[in-house]
Amino acid sequence: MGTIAAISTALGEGGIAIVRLSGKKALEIANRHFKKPNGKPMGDQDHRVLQYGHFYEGDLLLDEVLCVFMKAPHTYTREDMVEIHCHGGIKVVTRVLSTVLRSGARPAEPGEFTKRAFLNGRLDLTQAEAVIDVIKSHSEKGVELSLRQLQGRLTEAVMDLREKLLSLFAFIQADIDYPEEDIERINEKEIRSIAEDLIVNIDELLSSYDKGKLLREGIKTVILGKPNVGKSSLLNRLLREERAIVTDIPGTTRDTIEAYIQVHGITLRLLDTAGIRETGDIVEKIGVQRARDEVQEADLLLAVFDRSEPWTDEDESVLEEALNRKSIILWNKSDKVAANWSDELLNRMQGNLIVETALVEDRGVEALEDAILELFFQSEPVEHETPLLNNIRHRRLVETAKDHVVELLEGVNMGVTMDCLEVDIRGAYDALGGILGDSVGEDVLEEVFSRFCLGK
Ligand SMILES: Nc1nc2c(ncn2[C@@H]2O[C@H](COP(=O)(O)OP(=O)(O)OP(=O)(O)O)[C@@H](O)[C@H]2O)c(=O)[nH]1
Ligand SMILES: [Mg+2]
Repeated sequence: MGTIAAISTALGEGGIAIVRLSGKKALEIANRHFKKPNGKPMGDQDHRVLQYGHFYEGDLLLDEVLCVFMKAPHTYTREDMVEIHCHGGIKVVTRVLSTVLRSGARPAEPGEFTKRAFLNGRLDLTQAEAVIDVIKSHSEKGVELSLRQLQGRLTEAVMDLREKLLSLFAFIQADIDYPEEDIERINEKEIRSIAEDLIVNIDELLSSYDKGKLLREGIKTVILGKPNVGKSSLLNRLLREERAIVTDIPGTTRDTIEAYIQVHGITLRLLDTAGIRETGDIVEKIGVQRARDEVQEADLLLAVFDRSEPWTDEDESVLEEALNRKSIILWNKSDKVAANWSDELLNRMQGNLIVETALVEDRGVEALEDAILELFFQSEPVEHETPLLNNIRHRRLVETAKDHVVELLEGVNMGVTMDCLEVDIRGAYDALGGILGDSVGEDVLEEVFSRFCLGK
């Protein structure tokens, strides 16, 4: 593998920019252009120590820089690495880069530093992919998730599953090796129980994907209610900004208004909608239909009611939506005298989380935020959760593994021969191996690493 180089910081005007080199000749190439104040090049003794000096292109001084040499194998790529920290203008950095390229380094492909880390055994594939997710992640919790994966939580879980599959091999091997012995019945029982166990564990992993997806992409949250209950007020309060128009005229909001907010580090994609009612106004009608459509794809519904007004059919249709999905009920305008709602109605609401708010006074917003955290994460800090699957490629592989285990179980129940079972065990084992980067082809590696940006 040759020595590669790239600009590792975002291009643009900045305080500093970093050119990174990795490979056998990293130090040699850097030293051709870098001089410490005493005129000496960097050497082994400078390992991991930031060096002040000057960077030359031939005799021409390009920039005053800080340089660091990191000796293999204690580096990100496990190869010798050099980082040149220069001043942030685009011109300077690109000249520093082109200088090292002319001296024998080759431009790195996107993700190539991380690819080398993987190929040199520094990271497994889940960790390499987590690096991309950290770079691309939108929400704080999403970053936390990727960081945790970087620390190998998913790897651990997958290795655990693979170990169970290996133990199945042992049973089957025993059977194939000693076909005469009367151990078949015991083995069948064992195989069945291990397979069932595996399915439970795999399902846990799969369900964590959905949670992970929410963290990365944001929880799609639709605010629904009849006109004038305070939906737009709610959006504004959560945003802490007067984004949506609020008036006392029912039917103020006619189109959907969208905003991203952070609640306890979770991202919500928040949608304020037109108030639900029958209307002859064609524009409003479209808005109402849109509101109903959005609800169908919502991860969370915030159903808003005016607690000071008598219950209406429109409220009833909103409540029905709320009872059918993950939702929080808001009793707004609790600063006013409460209207008489029937016991039957109150009972029907009881199964749901209910938050009383007075949005004009900004009351109840924090309680609502807590309720959202509770609904999605049982108020637990995310550390205590099971390992999360958060990548579509991983999910596909886990699903494939599950299909094989299900087949296996069916095979056992139908009494097929042991060597037939082996095929599915191997299939499941290999699918899971694809997550760790065992037995993956060059095409998968290309796919994974091409998602990276340059210089990582
Ligand atoms: N007293 C009281 N008034 C409120 C409260 N929340 C909102 N309002 C008022 O209710 C009126 C309607 O508020 P909006 O937020 O526009 O209601 P909306 O649900 O978006 O209404 P549409 O867009 O017409 O569907 C405004 O005059 C608000 O100031 C509250 O908690 N108490
Ligand atoms: Mg509104």
